[in-house]
Amino acid sequence: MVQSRNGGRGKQARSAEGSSPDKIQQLQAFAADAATTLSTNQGLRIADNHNSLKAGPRGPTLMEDFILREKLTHFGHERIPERVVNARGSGAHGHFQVYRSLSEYTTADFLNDPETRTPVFVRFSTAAGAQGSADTVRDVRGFAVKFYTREGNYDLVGNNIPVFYIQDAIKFPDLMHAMKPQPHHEMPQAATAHDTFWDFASLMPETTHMLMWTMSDRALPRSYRMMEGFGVHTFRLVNGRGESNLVKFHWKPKLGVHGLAWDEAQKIAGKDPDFHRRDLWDAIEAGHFPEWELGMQIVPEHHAADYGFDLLDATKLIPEELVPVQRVGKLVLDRNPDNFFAETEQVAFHPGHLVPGIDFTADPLLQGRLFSYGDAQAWRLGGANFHELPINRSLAAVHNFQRGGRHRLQIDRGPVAYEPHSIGQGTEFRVDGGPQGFQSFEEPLESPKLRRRSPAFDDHFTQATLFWNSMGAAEKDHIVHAFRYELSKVMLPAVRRRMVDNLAHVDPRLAMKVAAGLGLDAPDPKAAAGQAGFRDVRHASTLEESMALNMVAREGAGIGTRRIAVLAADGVDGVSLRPLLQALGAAGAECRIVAPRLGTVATASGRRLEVQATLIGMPSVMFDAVLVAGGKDSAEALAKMGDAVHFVLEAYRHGKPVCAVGDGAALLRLLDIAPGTDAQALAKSHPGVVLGTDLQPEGLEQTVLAFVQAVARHRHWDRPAADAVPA
Ligand code: HDE
Repeated sequence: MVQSRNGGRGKQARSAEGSSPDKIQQLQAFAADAATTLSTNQGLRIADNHNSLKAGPRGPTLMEDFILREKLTHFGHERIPERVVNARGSGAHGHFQVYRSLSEYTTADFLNDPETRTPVFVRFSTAAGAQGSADTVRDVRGFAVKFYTREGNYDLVGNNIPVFYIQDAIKFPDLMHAMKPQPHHEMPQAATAHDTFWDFASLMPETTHMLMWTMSDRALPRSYRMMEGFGVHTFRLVNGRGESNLVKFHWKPKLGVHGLAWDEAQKIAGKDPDFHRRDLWDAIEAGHFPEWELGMQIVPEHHAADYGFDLLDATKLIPEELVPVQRVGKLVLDRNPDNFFAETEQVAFHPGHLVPGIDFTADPLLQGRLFSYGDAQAWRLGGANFHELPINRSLAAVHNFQRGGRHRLQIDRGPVAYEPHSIGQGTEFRVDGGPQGFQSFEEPLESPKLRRRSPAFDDHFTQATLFWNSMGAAEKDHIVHAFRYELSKVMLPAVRRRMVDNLAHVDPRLAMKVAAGLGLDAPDPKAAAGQAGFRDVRHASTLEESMALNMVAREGAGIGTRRIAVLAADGVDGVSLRPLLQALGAAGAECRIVAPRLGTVATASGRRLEVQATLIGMPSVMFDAVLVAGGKDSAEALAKMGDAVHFVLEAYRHGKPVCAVGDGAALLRLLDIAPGTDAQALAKSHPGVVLGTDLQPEGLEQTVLAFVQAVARHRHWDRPAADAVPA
């Protein structure tokens, strides 16, 4: 598929057509030779790529060195403007296939034919940070999918959070200016924890629902492969009878939805700023292709007003308990890009890239996006011809009379560049009035022209409260801590105060807890209600809580691709370790032997075990779980090393499963586990900690079973004394 978009290769093959066999052979030999010879951009072979042209061996460089000048000029122009938002991203190729025909709802060809595999390119991103910023910052993640369908490109440009900060596109530049580094000193990078963001947020109560999400663990995904995606806006599906249903799009990850601890995310940002990029790349290289199911919440038009909020308001979601998500197809990412710049950087998404059978609604946030993306691409990619870049090319033929512009690649022939015409041969492109031609849904519109929002948009708190109520104790705790952290970085006391007063409208206990952490007195909801833009409106909510919003209470999705650190040193007990590694590997986990140094460690029985990482090079934050191997000498050596003890304590503090086999328990000394504690008592005092005391085969089997269960839960946030651990 990509080859067909790679104009170069196709062209060479065509130009050889009609030539004699000799000539073709000559050309092929020349091309093969040229492929191994350095040349200038004009195809001139370069004789020396280490020395510029000088006046004598010690003399100045000559102006005439066109080879040097071409090389430096090209280098100097390598960068293009980064995306003004979502600059930091990672992409991958893959395909999408629908499970059954959705012709009942839409004429979109790629959603009608279960036999069709539609190629896709997906780009994940953070929103606020610059291109070189860290992956694990607290932020919403972009989840943009380009489907190369037979009917043209369809882009679903979504996020990993189902709602947005604002309701109307006209506030987007204000939002992003408040969120981005402050213009006078360009700080802080990729973070909302600063005055201008919270000043804006506290004055714009419509941000509250999204703030609840971004202060939750949803904003700290463990991996792109383990996060949901959402189209956010309400879109429209149109079927062959011209009937419209409203739809919210979802992506449901096969590996479940998992987050990082905030302290861990911050540490990863220093230890491996490319954490998510590397994770995606490595998984695809290893053949562990990430998968998501496409979900749809479909609402017939006549039920649009049934839910107590406006479906055109992008700060609201439809609880899955009210409208279940139908899983309609599967997305698989199975190929890394060949070149980051040519593909991940130059890919141009646009919510206005539609196919017949899918259409917009009048969501005022979406409407603004329809203008903004095309304009941004033309600026960023240097003109109106960005659709000709290989990664953006449609598989469906492109025929029109748009001409010229910067960097035009297509050579348009003949005198005709208008329609209708009677003189061009083979260029009589007609409009397609049939079902394959794009028809906008004929939505009746008749209304006065005004700058106003519907009062149906006024309730900013009901769903924020629903989100809060749906969280478990640990998730609530994380949200409180996130608000405290962010607001503690705000220098202006009035902004802190205002924000806490606003939170009292979400939940008084939430506001009290945040206030306590900031040394503020009891929040005053009335003070917030006095702010401009604040409307104290609450629509009746039919739901107290929505378990679909809760990340932790979900079914485990196995331990596939979970990374487990196996701590070992010389003297490690290889006999008990081997069956554990085998069983964990069979369950899909990736175990790595982590030791004080690279090379090998000697087992107690005199064998050598290859070391895959060092305690310093791959610290605990790079792993999902820790297994401390048995063996007296190994355990004693590790227990004397601060790095090894810290490794275990830090993993414990971050809620990660920890398993210690035999003497390896020495590394858990500082966790205060009383000797002889049985498994049941341990599960209460130290959830997710497994002690493998019985080294007989059956005992090891029990240990591995318990550990696999602990890893499948991902994190054990309910550890009573985790905060007391010095790590
Ligand atoms: Fe975007 N957004 N956005 N956005 N957005 C861009 O496009 C914009 C919004 C989203 O991987 C820009 O090429 C406006 C919502 C993603 O390349 C820009 C508004 C959602 C990406 C732009 C929004 C998104 C972008 C930056 C309010 C979730 C990265 C340069 C009306 C549904 C796509 C560019 C990629 C990127 C504008 C709001 C998602 C400037 C005006 C809501 C995933 O055009």
